[in-house]
Amino acid sequence: MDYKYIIYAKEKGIATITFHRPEAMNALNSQLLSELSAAVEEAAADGEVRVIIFTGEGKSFIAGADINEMEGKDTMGIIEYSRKGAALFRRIETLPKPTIAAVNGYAFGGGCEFMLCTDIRIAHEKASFAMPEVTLGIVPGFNGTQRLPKCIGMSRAKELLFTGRRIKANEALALGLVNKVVPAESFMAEVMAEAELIAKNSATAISLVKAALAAGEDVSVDVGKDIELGYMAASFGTPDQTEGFAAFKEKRPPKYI
Ligand code: CO8
Repeated sequence: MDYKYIIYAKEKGIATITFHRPEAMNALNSQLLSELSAAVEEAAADGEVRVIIFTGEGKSFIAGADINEMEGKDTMGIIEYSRKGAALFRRIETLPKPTIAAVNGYAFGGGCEFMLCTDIRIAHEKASFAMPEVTLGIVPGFNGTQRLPKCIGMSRAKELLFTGRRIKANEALALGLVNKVVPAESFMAEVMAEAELIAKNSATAISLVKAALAAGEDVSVDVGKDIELGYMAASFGTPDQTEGFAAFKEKRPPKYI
């Protein structure tokens, strides 16, 4: 598919989806959401792709939902828009493949909500984050009120959601909003190194681990232990398990399918 607002690249089993809407700081409009959905499905369906990276071009990751497009929408119009984004974000969150947000710059509003749907978040030292919806007189619509407290705790989430203030990468790291902060000069190299580390491992096992984590997220440990048991049992007898064990015994790196 030809994309206008997305750059899709694939290298060494790693797909990189770059937001490219420079005239609007990569703000999410309907077309960008549709293209993002298509790009994600392209990566999901490609057997060679083991890890998906999301990043933005220029000084912005995603500067939120498109304010111009939202303006003038009535209640039903905004519900439709919100549901479209929320369904896509949930699809990304539950993809069987691991995802990394390489947050190169502004991650505001819908951009911060998008990032919360990825598995691992790596921030450029100049990245900044905010949930500024209340400064615009609105409520987050891509499930930030639901995911942010799960990520950083209720009180910290309330503070960011009530003030709308911008935070820098180091504060995001201290809050647990991102996994690490990387200097400008090595940013994409470190993101790729992390992706390659993941890509070397069993894609089957990672997809099962991801499914176990998702299925057990909101249940007691007693229920969760049986969820894990099912996924652990499923990993036995797979070609990757056979290869992983053989490689260990033969003292060589595994070659996973
Ligand atoms: N929507 C539309 N256009 C935008 C957006 C946006 N979110 N962000 C930036 N732009 C546009 C600007 O309007 C400007 O356009 P123009 O050149 O035509 O004036 C262009 O991008 C460049 O931006 P700036 O000139 O402002 O560049 P700066 O470097 O000075 O500032 C900022 C960059 C800091 C990113 C600044 O543009 C800004 O604060 N943007 C708005 C950020 C924001 O408030 N985001 C939250 C939006 S609300 C949201 O995301 C809710 C999500 C859920 C809703 C779901 C529906 C229910």
